[in-house]
Amino acid sequence: MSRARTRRSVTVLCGGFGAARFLQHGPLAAAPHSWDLRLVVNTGDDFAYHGLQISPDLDSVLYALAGCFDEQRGWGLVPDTFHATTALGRYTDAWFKVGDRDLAQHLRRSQLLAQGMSLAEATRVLGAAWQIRADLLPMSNDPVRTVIATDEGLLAFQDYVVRRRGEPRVEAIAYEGIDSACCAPGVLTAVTDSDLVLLAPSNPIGSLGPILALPGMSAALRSRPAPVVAVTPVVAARPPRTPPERSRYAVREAFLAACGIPHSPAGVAAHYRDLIDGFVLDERDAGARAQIEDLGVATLSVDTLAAPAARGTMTARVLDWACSLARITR
Ligand code: FO1
Repeated sequence: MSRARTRRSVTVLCGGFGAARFLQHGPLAAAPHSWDLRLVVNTGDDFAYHGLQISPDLDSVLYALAGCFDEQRGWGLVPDTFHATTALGRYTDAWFKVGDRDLAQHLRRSQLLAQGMSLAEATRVLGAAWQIRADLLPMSNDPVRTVIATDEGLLAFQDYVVRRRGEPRVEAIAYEGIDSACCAPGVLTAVTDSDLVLLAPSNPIGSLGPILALPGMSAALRSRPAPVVAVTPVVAARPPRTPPERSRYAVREAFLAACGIPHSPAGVAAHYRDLIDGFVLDERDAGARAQIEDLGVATLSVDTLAAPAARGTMTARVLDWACSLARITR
């Protein structure tokens, strides 16, 4: 029996931190679940670490929906400790700091995959264990790996971002396996059939890039009758303050530069312009509004960095405005 369509449906294309912070404490995560929520999450950052299959963006989004994503650290869940990582450091280079409670998630996912489950099936099992009501979908069950061509050679995503702290000079970014990857079951339907598609405020190249590069994805976005709206990942008027913010900023700057995209809200809007009908600006960058509307894209200015207490109001405003947009005929 299909659910009465009293609720509007929204599909959010997600990376890690930006998507998790946008979702957490908002009307999409918390009850009373006034939206049918589908999340299509980047898996290009996934990697094997000391025998564990790690899916960082899937975990960040899942923890955000469960209301326990660690926004300060930028990954994992709160509260957590790091005794296992410290103990691992006795034997080997434990460069990827996995929290003890977070470790349970990686152990269980690795076990389910070893039993032959697809990543989508394993994600469903993990989501059920957290009572997640949304459809949490990896972008693909096939291995896609974001690799970074640097002046020191090719680096896997986590090697570049975490182990090497983003120091090597980025020359290009590629998504290994993308041409033969298929969208995971339900992904294309979630994109074509929902009342709204949102591009989360994630790294346009490192996080949403793999999703948008999937065979069939951009055609599905272009062909849908209802709006597509991007939320700016760049707040030009608010420089990064904390070490995690500086790290994310530097990686985004390096990736955009390698692709010839200005590190600005207008630069990102222009990058998405063939896919989107609207662009959510941060109110601190309202000066970029005219430049973006000259692209033919509608804009809304809100406090995209709203603290948790104000995030629900901000997100509700974005969702209502986005649903009100007409599709740009192309
Ligand atoms: N990022 C870091 O900068 N340092 C870490 O030690 C680290 C550990 C980590 C463990 C689990 C996890 O899910 C994510 C982790 N991250 C860490 C963040 C990760 O690199 C990013 O979440 C994404 O891959 C980029 O969006």
